[in-house]
Amino acid sequence: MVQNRISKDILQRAVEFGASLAGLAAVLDLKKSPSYGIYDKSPYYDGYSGVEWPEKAKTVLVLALEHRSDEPELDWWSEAIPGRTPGNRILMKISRKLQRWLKEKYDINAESLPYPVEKGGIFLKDAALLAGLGIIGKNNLLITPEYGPRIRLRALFLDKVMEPTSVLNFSPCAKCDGPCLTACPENAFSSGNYMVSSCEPEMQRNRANLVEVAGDVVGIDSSCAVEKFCRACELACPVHSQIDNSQKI
Ligand code: B12
Repeated sequence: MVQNRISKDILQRAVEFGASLAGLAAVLDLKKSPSYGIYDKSPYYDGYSGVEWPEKAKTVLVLALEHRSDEPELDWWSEAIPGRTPGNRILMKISRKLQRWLKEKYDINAESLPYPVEKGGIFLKDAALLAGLGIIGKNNLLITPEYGPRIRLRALFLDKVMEPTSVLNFSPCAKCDGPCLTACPENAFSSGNYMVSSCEPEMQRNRANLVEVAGDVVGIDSSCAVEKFCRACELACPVHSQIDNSQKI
């Protein structure tokens, strides 16, 4: 089927351009995903007034970039960094290359989506699950077979209906005793499920504790103050962990 060949070509090209993983999901499926209903009732950021889906958006191309535990700088956040984090900057660059290539090769118009849902972004974990990149683990993060949860996501809307990538049959948490659940400094999993109200104080502390770093570490000319967000529930996950290989699942 021509469609399948095109989907494969797109995913292969995303990896050639630098993505660690890529997948395709149908916008119709994403519209039905759980986060939308929940977020409508209790949005995390101010300024959310529901989602407006562009009429032309038919397919979501989801990109993942590995964020190894020994490359923490990929995740450091500052207004001075284009894309806000070095990792997101790389994902934005891959997105731009894909946009140009999709138009030239297949006449597909691709829209690179902003990170915040308030500014037209999508719920990236839901999209990535539907695009077959991973599943939602006990730590409330997308767990991929290749990198565990140690990835960051970005997405593009495509104006063409494409064959979605199959959802994964993968359940690493089933045989895991859940070190992620006890790693949290704020006990955000004490109820068994992730509680944003408990995670929040740690995030606030991270935002307040700015750390001055040399510009070359985060890919800019001069030094800047960065926010280093907690990754305890992410780094505790034994799926393809670089911390303790004896526990690898
Ligand atoms: C707002 C936000 C936050 C807020 C609020 C988080 C929250 N969960 O409410 C704060 C600042 C607290 C936060 C914390 C973190 N975040 Co955050 N965050 C976001 C953001 C911008 C939106 C997430 C959101 O509001 N979701 C809506 C709420 C209602 O849903 P949820 O709690 O996320 O869980 C939903 C899914 O799991 C889904 N789901 C569950 N089961 C199933 C099954 C199916 C079939 C489907 C389709 C979906 C699904 O439904 C759940 C709701 O019930 C996304 C980026 C984006 N645009 O998506 C990043 C994002 C989710 N965060 C990310 C990360 C890494 C973190 C942190 C580790 C901090 C850090 N170092 O960056 C912690 C981890 C907290 C945790 N364990 O969940 C990554 C996750 C990567 C991954 N591997 O999953 C994302 C995708 C950003 C990125 N750059 O890639 N985050």
